[in-house]
Amino acid sequence: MKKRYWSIVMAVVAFGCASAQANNLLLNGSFELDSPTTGTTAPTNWNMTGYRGIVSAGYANGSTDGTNAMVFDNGTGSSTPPSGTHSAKIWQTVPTKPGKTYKLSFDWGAYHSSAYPQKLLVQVIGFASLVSNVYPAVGNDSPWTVWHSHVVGFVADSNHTTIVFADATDNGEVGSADGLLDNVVLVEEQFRVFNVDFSVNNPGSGGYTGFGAAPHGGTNWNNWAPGPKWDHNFSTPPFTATLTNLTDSYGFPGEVDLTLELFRPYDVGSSQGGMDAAVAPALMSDFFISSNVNDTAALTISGLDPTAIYDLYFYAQNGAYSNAITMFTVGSATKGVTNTVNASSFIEGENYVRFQSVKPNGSGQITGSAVTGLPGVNWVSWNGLQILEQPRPPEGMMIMIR
Ligand SMILES: [Ca+2]
Ligand SMILES: [Ca+2]
Ligand SMILES: [Ca+2]
Repeated sequence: MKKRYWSIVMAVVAFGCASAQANNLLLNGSFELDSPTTGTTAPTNWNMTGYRGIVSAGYANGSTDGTNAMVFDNGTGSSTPPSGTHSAKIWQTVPTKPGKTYKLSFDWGAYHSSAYPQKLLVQVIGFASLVSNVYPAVGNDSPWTVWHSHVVGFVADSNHTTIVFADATDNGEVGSADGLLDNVVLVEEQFRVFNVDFSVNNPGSGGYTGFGAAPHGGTNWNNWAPGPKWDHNFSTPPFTATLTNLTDSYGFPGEVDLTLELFRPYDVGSSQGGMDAAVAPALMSDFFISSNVNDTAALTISGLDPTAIYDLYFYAQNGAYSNAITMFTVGSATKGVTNTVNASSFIEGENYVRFQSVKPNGSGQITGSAVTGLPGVNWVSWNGLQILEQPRPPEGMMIMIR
């Protein structure tokens, strides 16, 4: 009996930790396993064809993780083999689960001459070709290597998937600039995340792309712009609208819908008054307000999995003004932001609130609402939300915890 109890506790601990440190499915993704070489041998655990490709620690600002990076087409025309073909290609094949979402992230940089941009072809190949993207990078004399971080998501369609990085530089560069690759990480996403940016459809107002406060996920946001910025005319009817089939944070189609009742789009950002928020201005400077200053806006999220649990992140910042207190209610819980400053990062309780482990009803719906915390003084400012979906642990497992 004692042993049984222990094993159940361990299962819960493992579940709790699964989100924090997912394992890299690629081996030697930071290219740290080799002593830097000047030859053209494949890095440990990678396959390689073409040339030139080396592992190096000798570049200024030449890595983003550890000390080594993979360098494409180093050397000169008199190197053996010569620089200039830009034909090096490295790849690994890893086990994957069909239907699961994966996140591939990597840093790609160019060393030295800005006159010769370097290009990297990234391919993900399962049963079909899942990804084929080219990423340019432009170097500089200082800081010598200019890095960019990239994230790409895919849904596996096979029990094995091949990840390919190939030099795609096509400007004939020889001996003037090099391409550097580091910090390649492939993980299976444990959660799905749906992001929605509440926007206006005025020219110059934009949808956000990037990370929010929720852990994990890609950078895709559903940009919901149902109408222009409210014209301050109360005879303009407020909106009641539904956004259907949200795409997830990688842009893959989902089945989640949002309905918001009695709201008005509003914007104080660069194109509509110039009061941009310091953090994520495309998200945090435009927002939905309620139909009148003290009115409540009601939210219904539908199409959810009744067997899953959801963490909800609600964003509330009225651009650089930072003087709107928005109170959100989900179920019996009410949480508000303080919105005291034009914060330069996402701060829980300051510019967003989080409701954890919310269970949908049997029809797969969660309802909530927003109302001002400054009655008669200032309005709701609701910038958007993130919906993080995770499997619900078995009920019996929770009972054993004490
Ligand atoms: Ca490295
Ligand atoms: Ca080169
Ligand atoms: Ca927006």
